[in-house]
Amino acid sequence: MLIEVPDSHPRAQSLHIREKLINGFDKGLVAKAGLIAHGRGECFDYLIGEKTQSFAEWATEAACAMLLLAKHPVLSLNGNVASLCPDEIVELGKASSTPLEINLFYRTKERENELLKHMKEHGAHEILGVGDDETIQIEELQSKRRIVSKKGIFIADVVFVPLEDGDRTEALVASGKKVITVDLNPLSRTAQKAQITIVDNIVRSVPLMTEKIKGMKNYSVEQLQEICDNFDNQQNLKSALQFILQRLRELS
Ligand code: PTJ
Repeated sequence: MLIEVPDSHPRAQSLHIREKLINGFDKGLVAKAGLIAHGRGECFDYLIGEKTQSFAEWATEAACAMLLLAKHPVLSLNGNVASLCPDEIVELGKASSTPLEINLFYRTKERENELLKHMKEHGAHEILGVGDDETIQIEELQSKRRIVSKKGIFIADVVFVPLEDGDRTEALVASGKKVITVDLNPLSRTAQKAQITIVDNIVRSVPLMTEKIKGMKNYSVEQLQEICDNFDNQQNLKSALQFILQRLRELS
């Protein structure tokens, strides 16, 4: 801990989350830009009341159904996600039998190694995309995110890419993959382009996904398909924006 935050502090939860990210930065897990991305997220979290709202619940259920229906799902991690909820993402991988892949925008060998070590310390058995895992480059992408695992994103039909930049989301969608994201900003390009956008904080959404996945394990394919088919991402993003507008009206 860099500073002592008493649990009684009105912003305790938010400050604890911030500390995790700063610690991740100090350990070389989080990119400098990851700190800026977090600030943007915090602002939107404030606007949605720092709680999982009904629009996030709906998207979470659809996301879980899509993961359970997938043939080759993958959970893609960046520095922010690995720092904010490492145990929880490992838990989600286990509950949904989905492999984890590290895929970085600001990719360096040092960060790859640190993230691999960090995720192993948090209980991950296998991490794709780094270390000895065989990678390949996908043409649609210009950034270092084009380096993907042959056993992971390359063959995936469904990719979970939380806190993602817009170019990559567009490229994944263009290559025929279904994209699930978590993004507190309902207006971001990723939020708009993904098939399923969970507008919530990653620290709340990943545990909720695990809980829901466990509860949906016995659903039939038809039930899962119906949940996916009934989900409307654009309508849900509008609900998130309307919620924010309403909150601003009430507060002003
Ligand atoms: O670790 P790397 O090298 O792969 O880089 C990761 C970052 C996050 C720097 C990179 O993906 C990036 O630049 O992302 P963007 O384009 O800033 O997008 C991040 C999105 O995540 C923004 O729309 C933020 O509002 C949102 N966000 C930030 N923190 C959270 C969040 N959404 C959910 N939960 C959060 N805690």
